[in-house]
Amino acid sequence: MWVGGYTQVTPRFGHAASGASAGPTRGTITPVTGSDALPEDVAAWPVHVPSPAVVGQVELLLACIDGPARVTVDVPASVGDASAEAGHLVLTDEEGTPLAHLTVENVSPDPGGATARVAGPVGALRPFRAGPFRALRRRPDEVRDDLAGSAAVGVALGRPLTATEERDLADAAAGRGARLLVLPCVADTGPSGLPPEILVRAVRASLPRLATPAGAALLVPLPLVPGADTAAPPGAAEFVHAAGGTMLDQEAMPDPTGWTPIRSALDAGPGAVEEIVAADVAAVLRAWRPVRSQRGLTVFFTGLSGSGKSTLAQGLANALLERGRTVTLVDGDAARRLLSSGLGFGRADRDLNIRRIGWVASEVTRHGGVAVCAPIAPFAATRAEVRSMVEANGDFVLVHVATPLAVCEQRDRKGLYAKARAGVIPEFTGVSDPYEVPEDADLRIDTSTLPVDDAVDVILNHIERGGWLG
Ligand code: ADX
Repeated sequence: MWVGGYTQVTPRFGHAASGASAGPTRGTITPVTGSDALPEDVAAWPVHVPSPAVVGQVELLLACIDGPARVTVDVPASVGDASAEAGHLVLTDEEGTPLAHLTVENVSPDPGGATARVAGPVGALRPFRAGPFRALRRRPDEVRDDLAGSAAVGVALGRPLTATEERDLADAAAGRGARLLVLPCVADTGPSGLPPEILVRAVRASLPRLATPAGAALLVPLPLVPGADTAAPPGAAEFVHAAGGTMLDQEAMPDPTGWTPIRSALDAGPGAVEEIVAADVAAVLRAWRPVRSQRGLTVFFTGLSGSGKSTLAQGLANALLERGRTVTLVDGDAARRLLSSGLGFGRADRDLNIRRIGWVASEVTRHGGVAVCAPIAPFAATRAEVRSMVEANGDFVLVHVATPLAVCEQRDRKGLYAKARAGVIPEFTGVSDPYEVPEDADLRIDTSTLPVDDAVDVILNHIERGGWLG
């Protein structure tokens, strides 16, 4: 079985040290067995953390190509300069572990000057471990062996199949006298928003129904990023050909728009998705996106200091706990004592503060809990970032606590407005720093005209009507 990691047999990258540019070939790569395969100079070479798409591309190239595997990687200009000087570039994973080594042949700065394009032959330094279901990955020659001479048609998938599509695909392959080679694209989350492990689990559930008279369907995850339509991403066809199959013709591929109804059905309430996809596929999708009463949710309060965010957030958190949901409260001032301690109130620090709160909220949401956040969060763009982080994992409700500045200032519970007016505290939101009023708030609440208990009821009702309480 393919474990996915290769390096040159040539001891300690002899070709690299000698400056020769002969890249790794299929004949000269062999599984890495230990860390002693790392070249000594590796620590001195410039490093870059490539996107999951690039890592996947390198992995696929090393598995498929019968010649030097060459890649092109976009890097920051400074890394481009360092690569040109060193003649080497090390690609690492997010944790900084070296993954692959590029013998730099060419560095071309981009016209803007911010990035550069580094090209050259690539070899693995360590086994590739990223991504789920590694045990299912195969080299093309292994797939060829598995096929044992039977004809195969390949279909690359970035989303699960509807029940109709399962039948159509099996019919199309059967009509061609072939087995199906089903290739979920798992390098990264694609346009469907489905995490790779959910995609593989959903497609695996379909497999028994994709068998043809020529044989069972084969499932081989490919380290590619799915495209927006069903056209196979670059690399899929090469893989299928190397495995001895052909790609299924475009007209037999699942409809590019087929994900939209599945996605809407997941939000349409219980039972809807089961009408479109098979029950076992539906079960996998439901684990990813449960019905709203079990789905993760972030309620994000934004508003000026003293507007009443914390009081409302606490009231809401208690009400949700009483109704049986698991709640994490992330108040602005509390976050600044631990999560964001040391950060100031300049734009960059405020943004970082909100991104940290957003990250916590999106994780809570991913695990099916409710995050109630209450920072000022004065900038629309940063709030939008948080929204999209959270919505990748569940739902997001934005509450603008729109108590007028004059009222917040008059309350001045912490005495901060007085200090801000006196110039003792600089960059104070509403006084000497901007607050961008949200245009995408689900609720707008003014605590100068609505008592706190009533305001909490308004928010709770919104959440109940939305289905998040069951
Ligand atoms: S945010 O802008 O980064 O979202 P956050 O909610 O964390 O702000 O912190 C706001 C709290 O910090 C306020 O409630 C107030 O008590 C305090 N604070 C101290 N300095 C400032 C400032 N310059 N602007 C706003 N709030 C400040």
